[in-house]
Amino acid sequence: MWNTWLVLFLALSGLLLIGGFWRELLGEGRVWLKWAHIVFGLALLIPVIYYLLLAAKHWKRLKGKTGQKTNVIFVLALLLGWLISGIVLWQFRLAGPRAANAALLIHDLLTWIGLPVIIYHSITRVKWLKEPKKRSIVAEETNAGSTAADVPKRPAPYGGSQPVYTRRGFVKLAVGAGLAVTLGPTFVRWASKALQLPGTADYAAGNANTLVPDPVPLADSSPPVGGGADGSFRVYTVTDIPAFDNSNWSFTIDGLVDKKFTWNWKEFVKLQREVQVSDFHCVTGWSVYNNTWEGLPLYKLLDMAGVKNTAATVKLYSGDGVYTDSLTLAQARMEDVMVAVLHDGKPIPNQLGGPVRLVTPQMYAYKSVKWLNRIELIAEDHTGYWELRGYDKDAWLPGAKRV
Ligand SMILES: Nc1nc2c(c(=O)[nH]1)N[C@H]1C(S)=C(S)[C@@H](COP(=O)(O)O)O[C@H]1N2
Ligand SMILES: [Mo]
Repeated sequence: MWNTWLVLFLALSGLLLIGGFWRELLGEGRVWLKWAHIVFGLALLIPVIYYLLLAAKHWKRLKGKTGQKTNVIFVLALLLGWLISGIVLWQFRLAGPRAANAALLIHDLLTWIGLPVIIYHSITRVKWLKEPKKRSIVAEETNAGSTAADVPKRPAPYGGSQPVYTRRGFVKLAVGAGLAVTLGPTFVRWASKALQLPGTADYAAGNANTLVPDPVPLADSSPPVGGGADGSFRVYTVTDIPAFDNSNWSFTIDGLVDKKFTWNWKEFVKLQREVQVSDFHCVTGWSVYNNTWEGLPLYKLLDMAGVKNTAATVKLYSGDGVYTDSLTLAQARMEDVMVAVLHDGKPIPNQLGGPVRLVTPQMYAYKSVKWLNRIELIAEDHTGYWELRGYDKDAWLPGAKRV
């Protein structure tokens, strides 16, 4: 019973966590939900050990019953797989991006395979319990010495002349419908994403930004010196995905600077850009390697504007009107921090934060503000969107040279 509730909770919370759809709605709740998912996920260890002992004890009795044997192995592999990959994802900093990537793949894959199986089992199980022959190992054990006559005969719950709408049947139907309605959108989105794994090219095709002219890529960008990005981005946003055109887009650097600037798109694309190749890592476990980004090194923008010595923090604003983050001046001056305009030689599509996003190769990607349109130099500290909701202010990747 507990086992079922545990797996049910993990499945539901996991689906809510994975669905980009719920990011805006959940907000801070998302971080709490993640913690609950981790704690209850670790609690899986108890049923896993229990089930392992039970299976070991009764293994001999399963001789010849290949079906039941594979069942036991399947359930154990599933639970252990979830548990181990979950621990790696939880300890993503310790594990590093490569291990986290593998763990996320396994965690998702097991969910994709395991969840339908578990749902199927929990639906059919109720029937099984009423049919003594199909009872699980434990039930069969206790019945081993009994004769068929000991087993009370009951009418099939939904069969024969029984009314279709028994109370239990109705409750089950209602719960099922409720789940379908609440989880449906997340599940469909997630499933379709998991199946097609869209590449950057797909996003480029659906780019809703209409800014003209397109920036002309430098030689290093076309073809991209990095050889093209390896991996796919998951589109994350806490608002509706905005789209921009020449009339509603501008880029500002202001605050504690000697000279504040506001560029429109035509002016902005004339600024001298550079090219870098770098990896991109999200704390949830996915990475995109070898991105060729072209854009303006942030330190050059800071130098253009002239930072006043009262400034300590670079506050970054998104054109979505909600998301912000910040870097200390020293971090902002690292030479690979880039206000990026092109990815692999093409305009960054609006789903992925275009026309302009920040790139911070030494830090986790929640620093990589999408739809970046304002940089403000401030004297005090600033706590960003996810940091306000529980993310670590320390976003450094393992092994980064901290400044
Ligand atoms: N404006 C905005 N920027 C954002 C986010 C967001 O939700 N809104 N999510 C951050 C996080 S947590 C990650 S991992 C990356 C994801 O970038 P992508 O959606 O292009 O894959 O964007 C970062 N920048
Ligand atoms: Mo992220």
